[in-house]
Amino acid sequence: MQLEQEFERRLEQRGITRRSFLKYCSVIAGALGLGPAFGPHVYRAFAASPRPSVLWLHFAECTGCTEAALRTSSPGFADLIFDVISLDYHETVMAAAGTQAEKSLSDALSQNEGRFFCVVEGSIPTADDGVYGMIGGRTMLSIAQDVCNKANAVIALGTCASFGGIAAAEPNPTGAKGVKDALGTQSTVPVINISGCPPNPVNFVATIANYLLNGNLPPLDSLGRPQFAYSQTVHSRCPYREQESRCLEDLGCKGPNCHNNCPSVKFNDGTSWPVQAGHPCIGCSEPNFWDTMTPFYREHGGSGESDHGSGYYDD
Ligand code: FSX
Ligand code: F3S
Repeated sequence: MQLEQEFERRLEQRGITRRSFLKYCSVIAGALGLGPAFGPHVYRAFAASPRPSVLWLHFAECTGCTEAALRTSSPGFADLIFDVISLDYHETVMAAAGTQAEKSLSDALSQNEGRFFCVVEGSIPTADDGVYGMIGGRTMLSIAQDVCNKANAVIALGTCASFGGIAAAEPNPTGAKGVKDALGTQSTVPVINISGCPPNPVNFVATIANYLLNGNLPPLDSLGRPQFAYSQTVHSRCPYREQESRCLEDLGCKGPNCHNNCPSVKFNDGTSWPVQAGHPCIGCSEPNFWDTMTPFYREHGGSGESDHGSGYYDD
């Protein structure tokens, strides 16, 4: 009860109404496949549980994953941070820099060892002992081995952290890998892949909500992704399946080969998603999509046309 009162006080302090947070919880419940009616259960799980500690690391990436999270506005990222998780380390949004930042990481690690979520953005260069990715004189590989292996679980946020992403595209000179592959088989820490370039922040928060509701991680597919979001293809959930004039298959839409819940959850507070905005799905949630889904603007089976400027932008 005390936690719940404290939670409501925090919401009030930042001018968030119970109603707007409940609305957000209904979106999370919907993403989890529980149905929006379970919103109040999700609300209680957030309000009545101690906030899980999160240490958020950045490796080889464009930071688009954090940017996508920063674009959530109801509630905003700051509200997610203060209300849902205890964000104890995040290089992009924290004030500390240099040695002070390194100290924050080691302090956060020693205070939370074995009971924090480690969120990783970006892939990990592994060639030549990881020298192609350095932070503060340490390789990203050694930071990942140190921090991830002390976590309760790792959330690989984005396709880079999940499967290597753009840094791992052919010819991948740095030997970039997703977190699970980089940690190797000797690591036993569970890794959950929330792929997408960028991933949908709703799927990240829903994974945390699942943990608070059930005390465990959600069931995963064969690629380590939560089934609640990735069990179906984009195409199978696409509202334009029956509208030949609106379907973007001719423009190379990769929705039939890509698994994610973009059409139902959408982005930017449910405003839109790529196909709704008129752009074909590029298959960004699948491993090696830079190699296997390109040319992005070529129809499945190959039309023989050149990729870029195949007419879509030129019209
Ligand atoms: Fe990768 Fe994320 Fe794409 Fe960018 O951190 S999944 S390039 S949106 O930023 O890692
Ligand atoms: Fe939708 Fe057509 Fe792509 S149905 S997912 S726009 S192939």
